[in-house]
Amino acid sequence: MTITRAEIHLVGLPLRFRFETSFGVQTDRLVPLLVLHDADGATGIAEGVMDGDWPLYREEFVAGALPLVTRMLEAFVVGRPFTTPHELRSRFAHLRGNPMAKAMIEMAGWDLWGRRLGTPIRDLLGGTGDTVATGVSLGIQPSIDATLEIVGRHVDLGYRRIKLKIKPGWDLDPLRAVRAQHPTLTMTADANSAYTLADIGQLRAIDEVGLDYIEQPLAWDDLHDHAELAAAIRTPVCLDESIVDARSARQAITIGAARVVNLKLGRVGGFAEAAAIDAVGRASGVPLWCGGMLETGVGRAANIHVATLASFTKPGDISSASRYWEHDVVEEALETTDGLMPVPPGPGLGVTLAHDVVARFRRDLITVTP
Ligand code: OSB
Ligand code: MG
Repeated sequence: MTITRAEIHLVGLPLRFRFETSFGVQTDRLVPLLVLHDADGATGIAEGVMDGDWPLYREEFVAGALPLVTRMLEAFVVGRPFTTPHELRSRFAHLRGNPMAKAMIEMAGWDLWGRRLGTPIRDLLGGTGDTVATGVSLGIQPSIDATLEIVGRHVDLGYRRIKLKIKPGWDLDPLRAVRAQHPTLTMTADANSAYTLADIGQLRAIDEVGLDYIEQPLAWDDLHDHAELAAAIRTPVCLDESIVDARSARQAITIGAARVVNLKLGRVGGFAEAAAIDAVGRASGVPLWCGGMLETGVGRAANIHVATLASFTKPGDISSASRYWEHDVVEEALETTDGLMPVPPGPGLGVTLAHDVVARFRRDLITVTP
């Protein structure tokens, strides 16, 4: 395959809900969509999941990432033939960090490869099944009553796990209230790094709620303190932010910092590294699940494919696209039934850009040609 043109469509999309976490409030997304065109007229697409305005989740954000993505497209991609996405990835593997920028290119390479072969990415990865189990991630609500209402609504929709965002001052009370109404619900809590080891007493108190796991309670780049915390509480610790590749996954598991791993494709640099982390999961017996970054249909389809891998035994944050977007940027509807999300059946990601929606919400277009 030879890429003759690459485009980054920068789209601004309003979210259908206000999403509050311990690190901020999100009401829209600034989404870079990469389209690779090859010499035979085939295309591959991918979504960037870095933060919009400021690096709040990890270090990457759109205005910092796009010049790098553009540079990588110029230096390593456009006009330079490749046969597999692995080969494409090897050209920039020596660059430090920036996994979300790299993932955009690598994942568009997988979509292009799959389309040319006529094969879904699930099959290229070695995944199985026509559906993946899904949970839902619910932001911090203005009150306990509002929390109970939104949880009840999503339980009724069939989601197989409810995750509540927590932060110091908004943790035990909402969790207790939900548990009282839903004694057998599979529940988790995500702190997005809002606590420190000084909060160990409060984190131990959360044990009484019977969470399936607590997600990333401590610093975003920490493994060591999570191991210390994990030894002091009964609730299993799941790491999100801290897991950036197969090595950090293996180390987290080895030192007891993670009994569960949230895998996000952007955070680990794409499909190949995700498959390596799946292998770590298989070797260790540690369950994985696919996290979400409020994706459009492009990134959501990628999440669905990766969640078909063997270690993904817990429900992912892969809820219906219509929860997030009035108008999605893909033609296909990615909707759950009974807590199951169908794997898009087509080749590659199995989704196609809705060009009218992309054009309507586009704020910028970067084109790279040889
Ligand atoms: O920590 O999992 C997280 C969204 C943005 C950044 C970080 C996280 C999240 C979510 C949302 O929890 C998951 C989703 O519905 O896409
Ligand atoms: Mg998280």
